[in-house]
Amino acid sequence: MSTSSPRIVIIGAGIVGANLADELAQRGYANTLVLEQGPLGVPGGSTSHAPGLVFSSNPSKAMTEFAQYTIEKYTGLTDADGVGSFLPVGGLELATTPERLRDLHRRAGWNRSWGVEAHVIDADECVRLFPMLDPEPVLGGLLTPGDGLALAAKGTQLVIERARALGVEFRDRTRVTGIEVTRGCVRAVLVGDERIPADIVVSCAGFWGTRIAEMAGLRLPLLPMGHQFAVTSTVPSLTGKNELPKGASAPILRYQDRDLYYREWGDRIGIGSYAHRPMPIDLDELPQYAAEEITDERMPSSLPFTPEDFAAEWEATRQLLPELRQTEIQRGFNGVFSFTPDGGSLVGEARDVDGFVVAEAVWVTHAAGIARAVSELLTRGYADTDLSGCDVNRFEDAQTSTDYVSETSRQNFVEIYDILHPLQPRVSPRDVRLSPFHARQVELGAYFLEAGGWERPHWYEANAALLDELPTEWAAPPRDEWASRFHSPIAAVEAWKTRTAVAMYDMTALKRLEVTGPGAGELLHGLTTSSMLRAPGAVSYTMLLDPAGGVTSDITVAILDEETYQIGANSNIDLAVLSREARAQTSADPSKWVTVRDVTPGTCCIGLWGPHALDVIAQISDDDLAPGGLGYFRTKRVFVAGVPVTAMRLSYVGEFGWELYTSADLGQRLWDALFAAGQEFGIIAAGREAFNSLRLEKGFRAFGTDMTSEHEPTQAGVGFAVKASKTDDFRGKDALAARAASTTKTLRCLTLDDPRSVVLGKEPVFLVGGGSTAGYVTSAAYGYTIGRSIAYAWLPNTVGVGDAVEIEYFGRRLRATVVAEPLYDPEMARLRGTP
Ligand code: FAD
Ligand code: THG
Repeated sequence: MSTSSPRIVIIGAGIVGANLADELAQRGYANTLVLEQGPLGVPGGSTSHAPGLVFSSNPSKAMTEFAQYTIEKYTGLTDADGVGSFLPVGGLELATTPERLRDLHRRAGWNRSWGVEAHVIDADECVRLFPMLDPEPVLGGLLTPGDGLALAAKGTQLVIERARALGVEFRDRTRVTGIEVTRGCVRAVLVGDERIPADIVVSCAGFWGTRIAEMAGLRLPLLPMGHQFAVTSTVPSLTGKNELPKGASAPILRYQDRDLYYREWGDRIGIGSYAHRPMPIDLDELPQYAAEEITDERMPSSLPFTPEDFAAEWEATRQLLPELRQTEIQRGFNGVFSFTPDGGSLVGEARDVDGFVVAEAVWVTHAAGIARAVSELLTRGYADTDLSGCDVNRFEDAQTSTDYVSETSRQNFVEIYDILHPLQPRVSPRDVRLSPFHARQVELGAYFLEAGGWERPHWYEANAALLDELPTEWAAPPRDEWASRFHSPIAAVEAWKTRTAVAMYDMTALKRLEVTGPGAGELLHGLTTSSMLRAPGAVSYTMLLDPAGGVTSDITVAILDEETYQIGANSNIDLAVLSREARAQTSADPSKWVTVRDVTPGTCCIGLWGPHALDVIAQISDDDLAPGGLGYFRTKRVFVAGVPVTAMRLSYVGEFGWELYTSADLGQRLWDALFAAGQEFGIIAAGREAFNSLRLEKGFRAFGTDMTSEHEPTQAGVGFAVKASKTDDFRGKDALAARAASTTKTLRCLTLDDPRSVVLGKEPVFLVGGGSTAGYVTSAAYGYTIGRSIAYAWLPNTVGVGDAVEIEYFGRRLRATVVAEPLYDPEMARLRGTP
């Protein structure tokens, strides 16, 4: 056994834990112990009864990559007879409504964007592939030929054997009862009276994950819920077709219009349903079996079937698959697995406990991929695939309360197969976090969408009155029905006023972190791509990189005084990264202590931007806020209408003005004063829709959408934020040059040739007439100032300015052209100059 690697204890030997142990061992980390409460052969978690459908279509590129790896890995996990652990039967999603058929084209687009083969096929082809189907209701289908069935239990046993051979120890029938944490660091796992020391503990306990997290003093936003699965009696036409008991040859099938899915199960059909009422599970009420009592049929994650919840679905099934009228439900169960507030997995090291890592709410589909990513994270500090979308730290604290998790996770269950618009907000809970301007925004008729629990105005109905004055060249052509959802023509007015007069934007939802202490500058200097040892008053736009030079966040850092830095961040993931590093620096050298605090709650921010911004503020402030008094990317403390304000001269919309920060109690006073003083200059309140359009015109990137840790700064167009003059070390620095030299993709700005077309993001991009995907759209918006529809896209380096490409939108190809960027104010006259 290798002893050079850290002592890792993995809790749970389901598909996630077993694959993680295997992936770690493959990377030379075999000093690992896996603890499992059940018997190793059938541990009794969700994996033990998973039917194993792997459908890869997913709006997330990372999740799609994880699924592809699961397919690849399970295909190669062969038993003694050389038979692998994946049945490549293909995946088929059916449409029985015109809306669904349309949406299958969009889903096919995701697959193509992420490089996965997919075809929208007609009804005849669906029936040919799945002969049991009644052709009548079927309008078409989405075929993903590479998808199929993962033999989860078998594959798990094979990886366990492999990991064992490399020295990993598995102990089953061993229930973890405690986690020892001292001074914010995990020390040991407790099994009754036994104390097992550990450098790193990884909880792969599936839906029991909340329990394990509680042992470490943490809250995991996860809700275990029941999900019905049933198997029919034998089906005549399947006699002799498949290997028994569980073989399959026809594609796995999704009938999303009725929240159902199917797979062949030997000579039977297995049916899964998401159509029933949400069935949240209280872990205390799960059946308690002794290890020796657990069998394929009897396990803690399998609750008795409730036929009344399945009646309507059984009827729908017998209509879709008429031959099943000759059969009955032979057995069924309400299986338990994990749901989360946004449906995503929970992966990564906890913010407040060093060495405590989770990999939970992971489907079989993504299990091997996520296990590989976690093993990369543990062995070298970063993963090849972007983990930000499933980072366990992505939630706001207000989103981890029991009530919030329960309500949103249930909603997630209900909506699992719904056609969801990318901007569609959750219905409930709403009004969780309100900025101090909320009352005024309501008065102005704000249309709110939700982000991180915050209510954010997307436009203001009050500005509809200005539509009559909107110069024709600023108006956008009408858009299609899909692109019109959660959109208002009022955004044109708000963009126009921002560029030509002045507008107020509520920036309160922008995550703000305060880094304080004698070590603050040194901490940030070592983590960012710019100098952080500058005099107070400086503001930088800078990158946080991983050790491989990938962008993990783009942030602004304002030096308020020698020991106080204010960060404009992207999410709570940044808070987790900085908190962890601050703890490490403080314990290494207490004289360089540093603390990181989320100051977003309790403070607020107004972006006051536009050519008349100075006219407005000069009415109500005696401080010199003219360019000579406060330069571009500089900060100072001022008073505005008697309100103490930290002003920062920068603008994500690309106009002259400031971000004005103050405490929440004074927010409304500041808002009112600015709004009143601005009246004579035509001030308006403006929302996120205009904001997003203006930032794209200016070419400003959005982390998580335009760039992720998959990208190094230069290819993402933010190489300027890596300061060549910085001779000191910073994280990722050593990797940058080689990485930049080897990239093959560049983030490009496109305009659509027909201004009536608008795309929304994640669409595949092709070279003209090209068959295979060249890249995909990240952000898109109509640019009101330039009168064109804009899309940013990742494309091969060989594609350059002037080249024509095609964006696939609902199965249609839209012509677009690669253009030089930014489209608006490339000379920076607006931002830097005198207004
Ligand atoms: P588990 O398999 O639950 O493993 C966790 C392990 O941790 C368990 O073995 C448990 O015993 C152990 N453990 C827990 N607490 C302790 C403790 N204190 N000490 C020691 N050990 C502990 N996914 C798909 O991708 N495709 C599908 O078709 C599919 N169908 C499904 C159908 C049903 C009916 C259900 C219920 C789920 C389905 N899923 C499907 C989801 C999938 O089964 C799970 O997401 C996946 O198996 C989770 O794997 P895991 O390793 O995280 O969890
Ligand atoms: N404001 C503040 N912090 C933030 C954002 C913000 N942090 C997160 C996110 N937004 C960061 N994104 C950007 C993107 C671009 C710019 C600022 C924040 C920007 N860029 C100048 C440019 O590209 O020309 C930088 C010029 C320079 O570095 O000198 O302004 O909205 N507080």
